[in-house]
Amino acid sequence: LFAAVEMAPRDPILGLNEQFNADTNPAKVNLGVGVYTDANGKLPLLACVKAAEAQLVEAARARGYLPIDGIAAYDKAVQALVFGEGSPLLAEGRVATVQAIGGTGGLKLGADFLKKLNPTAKVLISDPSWENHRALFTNAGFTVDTYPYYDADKQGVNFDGMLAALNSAAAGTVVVLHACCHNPTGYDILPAQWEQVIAAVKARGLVAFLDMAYQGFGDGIQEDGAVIGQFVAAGIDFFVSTSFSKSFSLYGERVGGLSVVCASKDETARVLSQLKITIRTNYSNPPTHGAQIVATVLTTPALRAQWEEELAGMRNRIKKMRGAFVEQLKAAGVTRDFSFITTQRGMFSYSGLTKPQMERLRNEFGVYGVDSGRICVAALNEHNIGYVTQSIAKVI
Ligand code: PLP
Ligand code: TYF
Repeated sequence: LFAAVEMAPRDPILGLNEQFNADTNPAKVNLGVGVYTDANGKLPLLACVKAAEAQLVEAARARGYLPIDGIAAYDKAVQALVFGEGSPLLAEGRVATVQAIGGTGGLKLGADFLKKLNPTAKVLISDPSWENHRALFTNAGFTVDTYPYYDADKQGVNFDGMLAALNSAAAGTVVVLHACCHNPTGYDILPAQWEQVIAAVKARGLVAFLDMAYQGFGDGIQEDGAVIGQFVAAGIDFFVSTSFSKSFSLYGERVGGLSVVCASKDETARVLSQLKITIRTNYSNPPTHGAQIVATVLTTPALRAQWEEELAGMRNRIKKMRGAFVEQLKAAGVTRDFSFITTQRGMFSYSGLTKPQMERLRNEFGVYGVDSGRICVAALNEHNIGYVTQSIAKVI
């Protein structure tokens, strides 16, 4: 039966993790996978999460099936976070939100629904993008192409190229956009540039799919979510996937969501009914634990305040590491200007290091990043940053 089955390639990033775990170098540092670790290099368990979990254990409840679209209070909290508490859109009942298995699950639900809606549409992702975007939309049956994004010479975004690609895309094309903290480059576009993207989406009749996996990791919860308000103000229908993997440090609980902005309450009800079919025919209904934690934190004022503080702590620590990284590279004798690293946002930096340099870092120094030159700055700390910058100095 399986004689002709070919070996599938490993996920380039998760595969690095396996290699890192097998490495016996005591000085090894993992800057590969996008996971935030604290000042001591540990994956944090947020205090707000611990407190919410204690509450949930205290009031231990039986585990019935959840509704197909998830915990109602959770979906509502996701909407308030993404669209803003007082958004008229919510009052008008124009957003269909479902609980999803992580941000990935939100993307996949949206992809499956879009495939039914418009089977011949093409999908455009940024060049480069999170590798799973291509795989996920391809697997959902779409032809996936790219729009220009990273400009290596400029150390920034090739915005003219991006806009030109959108302005020549066929009507109905699905455009996957990173709402903030672009993975892998760390370069985001500015609000005025978003306006131009929105104008192109509107003029060409494109379908915007915003992937928001890092809300709160860039400049703040509101600041990072502002782009959503820009899309809403433009009066277009669009998709947003949400992930709480990073912002709650709940990677393994798989907590996310999908929100679809519709033109009317009636449309929303019909869209929701279709999303529910997609869920039902894939995994029936979502799991309880992670979403219960997130809903509890988001809707309990004291826990909410604690979360915002802890999230700010993660965000500010990353920013501090970006600054320290630039300084320590200089101190290690690197003359190339790395100050662009402080203009990048979120967990990642496209460092500009080449594949051979990344390989040397890995093989000679046990410093693991992605071959593209992407490093996870959220895994730098005061204990490993000296070693990392000195190693980089040696391979440059
Ligand atoms: N989208 C982007 C851009 C990501 O970087 C990630 C990272 O994990 C995801 C989606 C997936 O998030 P999750 O782990 O919640 O599925
Ligand atoms: O880009 C990253 O490192 C994170 C984690 O298939 C990740 O988004 C990487 C690969 C993958 C799933 C998650």
